[in-house]
Amino acid sequence: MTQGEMTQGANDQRSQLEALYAAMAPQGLQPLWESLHALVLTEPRSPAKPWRWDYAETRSFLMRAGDIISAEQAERRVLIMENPGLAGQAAITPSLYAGLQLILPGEVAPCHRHAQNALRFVMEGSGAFTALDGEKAVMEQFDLVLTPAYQWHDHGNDGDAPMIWLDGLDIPTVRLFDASFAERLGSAAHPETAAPGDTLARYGHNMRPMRGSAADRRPAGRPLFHYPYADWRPALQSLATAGEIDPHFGHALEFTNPADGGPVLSTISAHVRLLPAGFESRTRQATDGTVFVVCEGTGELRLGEETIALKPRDVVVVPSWVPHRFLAATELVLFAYSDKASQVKLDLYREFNH
Ligand code: GTQ
Repeated sequence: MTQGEMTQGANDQRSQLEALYAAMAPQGLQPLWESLHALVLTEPRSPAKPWRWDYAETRSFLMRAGDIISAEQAERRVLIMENPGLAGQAAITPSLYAGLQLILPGEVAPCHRHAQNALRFVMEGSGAFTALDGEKAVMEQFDLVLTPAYQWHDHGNDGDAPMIWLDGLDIPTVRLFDASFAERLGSAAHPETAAPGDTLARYGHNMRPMRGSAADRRPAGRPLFHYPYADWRPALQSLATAGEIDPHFGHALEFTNPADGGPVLSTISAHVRLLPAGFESRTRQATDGTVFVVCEGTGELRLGEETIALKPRDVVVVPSWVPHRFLAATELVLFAYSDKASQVKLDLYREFNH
């Protein structure tokens, strides 16, 4: 065959294929061979981008929203932290959602429940509450509060300052499975079922009320929903004092469900890290795209050529499989959440420590 005949043959094939695609597309049929390598990647290549939300900037937009719309009218007054690589998807990673919620003094966010699992991580303020099935968790800075799937929750602010927290939800995961249900209670607040702090008092000390006894009031599989900073910060400090440092994580503690030692939510895992001043972590990559909140200190996140500066209350996201390492300028304390809980269940989780 001459060069010309080969080109002619390729052109014939292309035009025949294009005709085939056009004819079969209305029947819901597409050729795998045109997209195989984009569908079955040799390794993760996330459409999500590494990104940082500067707290002061984000906060100023949120406060502006607070001047315009009430929490009650909005139902949830939240600025979605949408990953620029996932435009229009209300997602910070392909599986997870993040948003910054504001409740002003005297406001309420009405009671509802839904299939989505949520965690709240307090960014600023004091004395507002999340009520779970009618029990208030009074929230302080850097507390972690859970609202697991289908448990009633409402929020309110009895204090005298704005309260801002990060909402971490599995909204995109629930959307992937087409499994969303939601309902409103109908009244703004759930009737009180227990005094504030009751669950923490009963289940928060590595013990639990005797099963079947009158005191055993919480769901057996997931009793605890409040992990105060006043508890986790000293625990992290004790670890740092007691133990050798991990070259990849620094000093790290995962929040656990006391019922089984597993992740805090069925779809979301959460942990905290302490990196001493001057510490440079070794590079790691993992399939769980992770959202980090800087609680204390300053430093840098290095992702290949890219450097993201870290300061208190900034939120940063590291997408799946992006090699990254942390440098602590001063002692750095980080909160993190990811979909590791889901991925482990689905046998998808992989990590590589360099
Ligand atoms: O508080 O239940 O940021 O349902 C997004 C969806 C918060 C909530 C969000 C929600 C909530």
